[in-house]
Amino acid sequence: MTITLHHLRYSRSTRIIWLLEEMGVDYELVQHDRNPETHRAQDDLAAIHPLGKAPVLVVDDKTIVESGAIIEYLVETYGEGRFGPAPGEEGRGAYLQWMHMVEGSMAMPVILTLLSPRFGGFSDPMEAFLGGEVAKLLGYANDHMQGRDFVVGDSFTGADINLTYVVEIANAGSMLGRYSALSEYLKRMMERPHYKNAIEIGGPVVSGAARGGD
Ligand SMILES: N[C@@H](CCC(=O)N[C@@H](CS)C(=O)NCC(=O)O)C(=O)O
Repeated sequence: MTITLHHLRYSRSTRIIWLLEEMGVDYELVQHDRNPETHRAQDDLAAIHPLGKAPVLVVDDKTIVESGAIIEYLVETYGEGRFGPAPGEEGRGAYLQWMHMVEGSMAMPVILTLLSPRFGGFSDPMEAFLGGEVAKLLGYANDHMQGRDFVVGDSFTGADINLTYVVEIANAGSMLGRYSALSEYLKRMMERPHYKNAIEIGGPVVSGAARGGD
């Protein structure tokens, strides 16, 4: 079995480096650079998958995209009972909710808010819409994280990896101000040795100059 992770600099694919490092699974990393002007991925990534988006995981002859799906696949296949409750186990529903809510509902408004300055801002109605969504979603996550160390149960799971990325983007875009439970959670996650390994291996998640976290 050969695992190859296609990683785009300043991106969500850091999530998968982090998980693979936490798991201690062997993998090959292929780094892809962003176009320095557009900050988008380039042809080398589109050659791997038609969407040209990272992460892309290739396991033998199988190619998988979508960071949440990749996390679930890796946890099920190599997790050995760690990193997330299995079907029928306590916390499974909450685990799936957070795995999917982070990418399905939270990521887009948070990322668009981060990137708004790159586009010279959006229209007032759009900014108001995004502001409302960000407040609702981060507020919900902040309430959930009050008094908790991890998103689900009492151990680190794939849902922590998924949530940390969006909270890190929110922090980079100065969106975390009143959400102290999320700020503290982010600090704790960033202190994890394998998070630090992932950053060392794949580089920072957000590019300050380019606001390139999409
Ligand atoms: N929902 C997808 C989003 C994938 C995605 O948009 N990846 C960004 C990096 S964070 C990307 O590759 N952007 C480059 C581009 O679209 O040109 C996931 O979770 O994997």
